[in-house]
Amino acid sequence: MKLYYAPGACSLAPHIVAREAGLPVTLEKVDLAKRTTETGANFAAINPKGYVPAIALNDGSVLTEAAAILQYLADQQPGAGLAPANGTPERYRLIEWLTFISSEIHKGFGPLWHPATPDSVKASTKDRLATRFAYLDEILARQPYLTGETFTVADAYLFTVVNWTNFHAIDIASFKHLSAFMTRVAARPKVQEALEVEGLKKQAA
Ligand SMILES: N[C@@H](CCC(=O)N[C@@H](CS)C(=O)NCC(=O)O)C(=O)O
Repeated sequence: MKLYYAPGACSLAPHIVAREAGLPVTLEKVDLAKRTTETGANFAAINPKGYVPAIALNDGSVLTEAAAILQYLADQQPGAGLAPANGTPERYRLIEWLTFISSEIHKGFGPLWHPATPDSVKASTKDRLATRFAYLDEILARQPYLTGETFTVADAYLFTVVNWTNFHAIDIASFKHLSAFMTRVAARPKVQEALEVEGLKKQAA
């Protein structure tokens, strides 16, 4: 399998999960502005949506969308315990978290990445994110990870997107349980490896 990624982007989540699961996934860096990869391939031909993450599977097909890729990787190595078994109530809870992270947090940052976004919109975007962080803080006051006691793909995804607070001068210190979660996840050896490989050791929590 080959994961197409951009340093620090949402593709960090499947990168972390591949390492946590011990899966043989190679990495190919994408220049999102130029739509080319580090080997000179035309990324638009690999993922016509133009964004990372995308993963080339062993049968040659390409899977996109972070939530789908994360579950695919977890299901390749069920023994790693990164996702509950398909069809169980716990799996739907995981999907509930992945959807929340994707639509409310990941895309919630959207306007902050665009230089043309007016300051007033940036401020309201940060306010809205803060309401989501407050909700997460309540959950993480009760348990170390989103679904309970064990680290799952949802935690890798949440860590990846909340890490973007470092790029947008958003202080999450007042959300002390969310902050502790970021420290807890950052301390995992496989997360450290992924951050190192993506050149993110300084920015990350
Ligand atoms: N719906 C996609 C969104 C992926 C996405 O937003 N990727 C960003 C990086 S985090 C990207 O590659 N943006 C470049 C672009 O859209 O041109 C998913 O959930 O995987």
